[in-house]
Amino acid sequence: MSELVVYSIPGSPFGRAVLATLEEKRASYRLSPVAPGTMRSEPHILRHPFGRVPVLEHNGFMLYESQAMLRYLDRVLPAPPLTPADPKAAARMDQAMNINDWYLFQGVGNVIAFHRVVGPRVLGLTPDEEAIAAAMPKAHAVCNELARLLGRQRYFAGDGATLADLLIAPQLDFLAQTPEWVPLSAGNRNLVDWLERMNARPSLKATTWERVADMAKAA
Ligand SMILES: N[C@@H](CCC(=O)N[C@@H](CS)C(=O)NCC(=O)O)C(=O)O
Repeated sequence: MSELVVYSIPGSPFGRAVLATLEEKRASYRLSPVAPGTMRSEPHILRHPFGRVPVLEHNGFMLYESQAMLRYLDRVLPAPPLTPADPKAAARMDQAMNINDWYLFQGVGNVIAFHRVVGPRVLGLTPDEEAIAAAMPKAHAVCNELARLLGRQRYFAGDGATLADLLIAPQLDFLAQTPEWVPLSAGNRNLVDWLERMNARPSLKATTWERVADMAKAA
């Protein structure tokens, strides 16, 4: 029997993307919570040599890096497909996924969402206002570019949700919980509507921070 295990922590946007992909596929899976403070020690460091989450295990096959996991899941669980067949649409999906990793998370999500949401909630930290302010020019550039690429489409690569939408939604959902989202979303109504559309999907509803925390408690 096929066993899919996701090693993650509640509140991880990358972890949520993997869980939401499994939900879209209606796959049966198990969350194995990684205790905070143990990511850089054994056994987790053996699963992920860079000490991060998520990690996917499929019948003993271990995989880290969310893009690799999302593409793997789309190949081993082909229905419903989450990669467009059209090469140009697939290229847009890939492009948006790389924007997520290189520009949206690095320097935007891992600063603004960290200081406003994760740090205070998990570590009891006070937001670093200087760091947040310094991240805003990049945050504006990324949100404006995502809105430009989205244009009038329903999803980043056309009419149907793809891996790109599932990777980006958890990151933007975090940003949308911060006061910075007001200026970042101003003039980007299509991005706000897209986020509402994504948050209404059962896969995103099933993988909120609270729902993943419940899964972790039950594990
Ligand atoms: N490139 C990795 C990024 C994973 C990542 O940064 N995960 C965050 C949580 S969302 C993490 O583990 N942070 C812990 C740390 O940096 O110590 C991926 O795509 O999976």
